[in-house]
Amino acid sequence: MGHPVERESGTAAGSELPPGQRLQRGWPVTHYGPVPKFRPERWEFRVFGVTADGDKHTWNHDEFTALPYTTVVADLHCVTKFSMTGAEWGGVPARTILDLAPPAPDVTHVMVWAEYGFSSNLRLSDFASDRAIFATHKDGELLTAEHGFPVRLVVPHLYAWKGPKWVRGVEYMTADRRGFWEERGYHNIGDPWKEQRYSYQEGPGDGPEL
Ligand SMILES: Nc1nc2c(c(=O)[nH]1)N[C@H]1C(S)=C(S)[C@@H](COP(=O)(O)O)O[C@H]1N2
Ligand SMILES: [Mo]
Repeated sequence: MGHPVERESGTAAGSELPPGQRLQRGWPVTHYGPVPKFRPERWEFRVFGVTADGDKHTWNHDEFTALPYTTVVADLHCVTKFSMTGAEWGGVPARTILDLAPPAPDVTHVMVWAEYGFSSNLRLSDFASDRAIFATHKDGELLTAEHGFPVRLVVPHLYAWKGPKWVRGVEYMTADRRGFWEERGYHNIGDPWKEQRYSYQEGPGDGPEL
């Protein structure tokens, strides 16, 4: 299908890694807590909070996997300094979710929710990036359980913790609020090219009071 994906020959962003990162052979598994068991009959993807129509929007697993599928070639940068480069992520663009379940005009941030209450907050502008994708596949294969099956968010221009694995929903917010790692000392924005690793590096306006 389509063009071959280039691997081993650099990164999706060019030949350089963000400052302080090193290339990782293979693909380590990194997360807090256990790997959730996928129960298709109980699974739904939910968009809630300040939606344009005031309603909650939900997709069951069949409905979600029937949404338009695209691919994005992008790297993962973990704040612990390993990077995994050149992956071809397949799935549903975040933009598609914004189109199908639009936020109200005063929404500025989103909280992306995963199993077990894991969460990460993003500026709406970061979430609306045309490269942000709810990935169901990597390099043409379904994600494995430990890498986030059935759905993980990938936001290529931010550190990987901004992309929850095992995503279950998106909350639209009219003010910023810290997610799981952002409450625990990690930077509210998390731009790897600016090395925004820790919350003590935040400048005025980067995030809510700690
Ligand atoms: N639900 C959930 N998603 C998560 C995390 C987590 O702890 N829980 N950790 C993040 C971090 S810090 C990284 S580096 C990536 C790692 O993805 P990988 O295990 O597929 O390499 O997942 C991110 N997504
Ligand atoms: Mo990470």
